[in-house]
Amino acid sequence: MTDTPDRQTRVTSSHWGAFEVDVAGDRIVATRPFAADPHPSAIPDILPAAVHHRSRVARPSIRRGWLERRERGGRGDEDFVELPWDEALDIAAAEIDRVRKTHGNEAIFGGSYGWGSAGRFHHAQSQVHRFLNCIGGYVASVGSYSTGCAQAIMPHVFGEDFLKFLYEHQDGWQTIHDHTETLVMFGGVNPKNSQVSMGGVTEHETAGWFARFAARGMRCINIGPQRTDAPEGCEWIPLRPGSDTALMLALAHVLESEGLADRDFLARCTTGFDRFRPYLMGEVDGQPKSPEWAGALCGVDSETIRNLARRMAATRTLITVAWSLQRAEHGEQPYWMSAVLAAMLGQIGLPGGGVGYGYGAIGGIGKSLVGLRGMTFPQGRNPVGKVIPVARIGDMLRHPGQPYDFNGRREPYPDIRLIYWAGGNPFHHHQDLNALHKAWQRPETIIVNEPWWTATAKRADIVFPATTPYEREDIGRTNLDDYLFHMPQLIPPVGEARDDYVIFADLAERLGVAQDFTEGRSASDWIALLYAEYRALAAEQGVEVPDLETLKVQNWVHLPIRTEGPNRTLLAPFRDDPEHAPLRTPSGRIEIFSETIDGFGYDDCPGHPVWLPPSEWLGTATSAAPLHLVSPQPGDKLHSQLESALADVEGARPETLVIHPDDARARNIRSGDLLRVFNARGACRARAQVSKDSPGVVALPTGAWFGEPGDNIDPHGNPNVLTRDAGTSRLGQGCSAHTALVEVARLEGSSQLSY
Ligand SMILES: Nc1nc2c(c(=O)[nH]1)N[C@H]1C(S)=C(S)[C@@H](COP(=O)(O)OP(=O)(O)OC[C@H]3O[C@@H](n4cnc5c(=O)[nH]c(N)nc54)[C@H](O)[C@@H]3O)O[C@H]1N2
Ligand SMILES: Nc1nc2c(c(=O)[nH]1)N[C@H]1C(S)=C(S)[C@@H](COP(=O)(O)OP(=O)(O)OC[C@H]3O[C@@H](n4cnc5c(=O)[nH]c(N)nc54)[C@H](O)[C@@H]3O)O[C@H]1N2
Ligand SMILES: [Mo]
Repeated sequence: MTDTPDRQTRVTSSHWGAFEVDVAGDRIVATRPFAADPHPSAIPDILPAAVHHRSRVARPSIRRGWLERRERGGRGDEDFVELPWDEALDIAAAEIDRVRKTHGNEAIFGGSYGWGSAGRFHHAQSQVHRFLNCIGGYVASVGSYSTGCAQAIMPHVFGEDFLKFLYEHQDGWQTIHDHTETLVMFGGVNPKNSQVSMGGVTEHETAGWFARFAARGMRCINIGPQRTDAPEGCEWIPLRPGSDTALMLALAHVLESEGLADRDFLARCTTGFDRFRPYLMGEVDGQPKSPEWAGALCGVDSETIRNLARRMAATRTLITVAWSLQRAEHGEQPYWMSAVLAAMLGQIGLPGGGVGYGYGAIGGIGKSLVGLRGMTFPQGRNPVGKVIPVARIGDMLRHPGQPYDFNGRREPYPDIRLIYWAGGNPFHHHQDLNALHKAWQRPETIIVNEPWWTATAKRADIVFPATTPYEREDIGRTNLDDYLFHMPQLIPPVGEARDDYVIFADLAERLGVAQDFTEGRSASDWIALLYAEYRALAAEQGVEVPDLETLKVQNWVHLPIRTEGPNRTLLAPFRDDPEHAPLRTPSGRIEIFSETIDGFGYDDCPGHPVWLPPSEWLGTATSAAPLHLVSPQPGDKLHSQLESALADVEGARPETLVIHPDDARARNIRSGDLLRVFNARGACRARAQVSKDSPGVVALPTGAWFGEPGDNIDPHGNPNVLTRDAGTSRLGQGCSAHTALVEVARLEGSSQLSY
């Protein structure tokens, strides 16, 4: 650290890793990579501009129509009135009180989703949920946009919480390096995505590991619509989006037909192969799931499929599956089928073999670390006890009182009168934003804590300006990383921004629950308390962590918690002795057929994996919507965060759409051209980048802020004006963002836009 009186340098942590920050006076002036990071992310480059951007919310603001007439309509169309903090807090507290007294706490939705800050204490979701619990509870949500569908289906198959399975059991990169001969990656493994990780990733390792895999001669095969989903040097088998299950079934068919399936493993460690096999071989429906059958669906030729199946059987093979595959209609099927395929190969439980999920999706997967406990701000108990699957918010608002299915349950949607959101941007992340915009007009009141005037803040009634992580002190730590950070307050709050904690403490006081919410502690008291607990728990696990004062001085520490070894091979104890180390499934084994799921009676997710064609994919393309849209994560930032500063970069907006040369030529499109991307649900602008990925497929990353409601074309390029708002199935009810057909046309005119 090189500090002078007017310029200071500190390290802070974020979801995209640690970085150095230069502060001069009240301003962040520059950022630099953290020295120990072999492949630092460029995301911090835009931070100084974003933190001080004109799009920051300066003062508490209330929408005029709501303030003057309590009008619901007009969200997003109207101007805001700025008020002093005390007045705005009084109004918000009185309104929360009115709603809970008139309609009960089950009429309050506790804004469920979004990544907010990486700091442990100022975690916006924990803050809003604790506050709402203190005032009598709220309707909550379960699962995530990331992996909601997998979280529902995979426990039926492996008997373990999906995230625990991923984070605590899957093979680390070192094991894969040492043992895997063939890495088969459905949806790739993209270092662009492993730039980020929930709570931070300090050493970005993914690209480095792939260089080592190549040096060792491992064959790494990316299967999916985009060549660029895997590092340079990987092989690529192009595949139509949404058709992975067909390909996996065909690989299974080859194994079964050629006597390559591991009978002993199937008999010892699985249940239900006998119920699945007749479907696979076509005995129940007259259609063998052969390579020829699959080839016509997924666009991969039958010889490639046969050769791949044989190689997978002959070598130590790890199948990896990107999370994107289950953010699609019937996303349960490729997830379940990948487990069945791995079971037939019989390598589950062997180092570097079997199946794994989400490698590359976030940077922490593949690091095998001792899991330390603690540093969680307690959220308390929710007396309401009503939860919806997180991605069903639009349906909930549209259909109050109507029943819906979810993983064997059937319940009515609650009738929501008030939404409180902190730390997320639903008008970036939810599907079919034009439909959400309509549904969003129904509640009586919407309150949002947000640092920036995002599309969600613009559609709220009351907006409280929140600090960013750089304007307050916190601790950065996650179980997926081996560093620990004191995140110092770098600058004073921008404008009149306050910490979420202070906003909720002030509301709690007005609602008579100040003591419940704060327990008499300031933010720094809480940080000290949570840190002391964490330190004590770490000591119990034999890991020494400095005391808080020392950490503050040191700024960060590297913890000696790397582990690699037999206990990091997924399901190894189960494989060795399935009788004595059974899985927590009803049968104690891997469920190829699930009586439980079969018992739900869902035609969109029957008792074993099946091929179910999506409603929108190249197999149902029409002249009005001939192209499949995939909407991956943005490489240059985290979701919609810091977007307004990025948009100021010349030529950066609208967002870039990747299109194949054949499709571009047919529409007279060249790289750099301004485009209109559209379907029956909506339209957005984008800028063309012609690139040789898959014909018929276009890719438009998420991240742009949704435009103004008056726009009949979203100016910035948010793909969610085009996506379908439908659950993956009645079982998973995850989001199905990747199931969408669109058309693209050239647009005349100039395009530079800002927020
Ligand atoms: N089409 C399509 N859509 C998708 C996806 C897809 O693949 N395709 N992916 C989905 C997935 S997996 C995800 S995770 C979501 C991402 O969904 P989003 O919710 O859009 O994610 P973020 O942009 O990270 O939202 C975080 C918000 O919190 C704000 N914030 C940051 N710090 C603080 C704080 O301290 N306090 C408060 N109050 N606010 C803060 C930020 O400014 C930002 O607006 O998008 C989903 N949407
Ligand atoms: N830089 C950066 N990294 C991020 C994020 C970010 O915002 N920015 N967000 C993080 C979050 S919250 C999440 S959940 C993860 C998401 O991690 P993933 O879900 O793994 O990543 P995506 O980028 O959505 O999708 C990866 C690729 O899947 C391919 N794909 C789409 N549909 C199909 C299909 O049907 N079959 C096959 N085989 N492939 C398909 C697309 O070509 C796409 O590029 O990323 C995380 N990483
Ligand atoms: Mo996500």
